[in-house]
Amino acid sequence: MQFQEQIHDLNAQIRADHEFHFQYTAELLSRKGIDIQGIIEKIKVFQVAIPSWALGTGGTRFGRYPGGGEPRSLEEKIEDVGLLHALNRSSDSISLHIPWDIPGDTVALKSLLRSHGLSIDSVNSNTFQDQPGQAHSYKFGSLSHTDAAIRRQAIEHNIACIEHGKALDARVLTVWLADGSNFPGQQHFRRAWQRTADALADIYQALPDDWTMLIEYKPYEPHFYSMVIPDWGTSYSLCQYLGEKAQVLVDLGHHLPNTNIEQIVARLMLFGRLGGFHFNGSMYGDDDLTTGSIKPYQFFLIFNELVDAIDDPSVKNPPLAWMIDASHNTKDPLEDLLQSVQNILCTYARALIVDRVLLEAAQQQNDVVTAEELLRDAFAVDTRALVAEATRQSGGAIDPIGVFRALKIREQRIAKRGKTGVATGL
Ligand SMILES: [Mn+2]
Repeated sequence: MQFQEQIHDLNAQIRADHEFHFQYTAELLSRKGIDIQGIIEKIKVFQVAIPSWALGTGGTRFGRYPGGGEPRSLEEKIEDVGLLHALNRSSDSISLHIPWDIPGDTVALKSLLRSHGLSIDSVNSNTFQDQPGQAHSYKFGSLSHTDAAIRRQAIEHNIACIEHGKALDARVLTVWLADGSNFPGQQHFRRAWQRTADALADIYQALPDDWTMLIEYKPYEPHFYSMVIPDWGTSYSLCQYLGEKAQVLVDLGHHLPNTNIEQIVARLMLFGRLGGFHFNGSMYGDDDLTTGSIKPYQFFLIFNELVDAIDDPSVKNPPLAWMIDASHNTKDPLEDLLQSVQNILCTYARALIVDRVLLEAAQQQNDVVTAEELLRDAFAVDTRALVAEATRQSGGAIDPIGVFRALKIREQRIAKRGKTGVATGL
């Protein structure tokens, strides 16, 4: 039986329950004057890219416990993202990590991507570790290094990433810089910024006109005294230095605890400088947990600001590149990704429900309680049936994880790829 038919059959088994939940939610929202089908249509077109490195077990520096059946090649990674997309209809692209995902036969890869309805979202460079046979070490930095030859090596690597991306019709280069220092005095802050800005400018020169360079920031790790790009202000300053094709990338896990991330995204969109967004969940820092698993209200507040700016015609921010950036230590990676996408869509739906006319009026009148309650009202709505209905209407599964388990997809992967196969690119 074709996969599509299997999804259809499994949907039929839970259709009555789904209809009950959906009709209840629809009735609830209709009474508030909300256009249900309008929200469903927005959910349908919302797509989140899946990074190649999230398809296998990540692990920590203390250990790794692969569950088996991990993708062993770029082709198998595409196959896995194709599976996710068939189930949820919301994961239509894949992000590559170079050097692990260097494309071989690009004609065959493009055809494989097409057969799954996928495209390449972005190429991600890597200068946070040394590769075998590499001439210079990144131990003391890459684009910010004191040695021009090492900076040149890192620049050439990023330009090579652009070339690999061009071969597969990608349009985004993501730069996350692991450079920094562990001890006071180790690095001259102003000179490190300048060296980085000039190295990025060399990469920017090689960027095609229809490409975007995303510059990601992170407050700590791998370095603990200072990071060269620790915060959105530094990313923003580098984008200003480079030009319009450079944009700030916000990663939910790249903030210190209690940072007001919703205010950061609002500011960046006001400046027209928010280019991309990496979803994950975190308790302490870059924990890379399932999106929405730890602080769902904060996640909703962030989405609320994103939707507010996207729906405001006076905001001149380019369309955002949405991607999950996570690592899986305890869950099946594919189940975790399905959960993350569901949480993203459910939270997006809640942000779409916020009554912005009433909210603005409450803000204008300094009616603090009404303003806050409007947000809490939207947050309290269970949007799962809306998302399930959007997915069903798009030909996907009402319960993606249920289908994944019922069809024993992990078991099939293990039978085909082996129990000990380990994904590359982590
Ligand atoms: Mn990231």
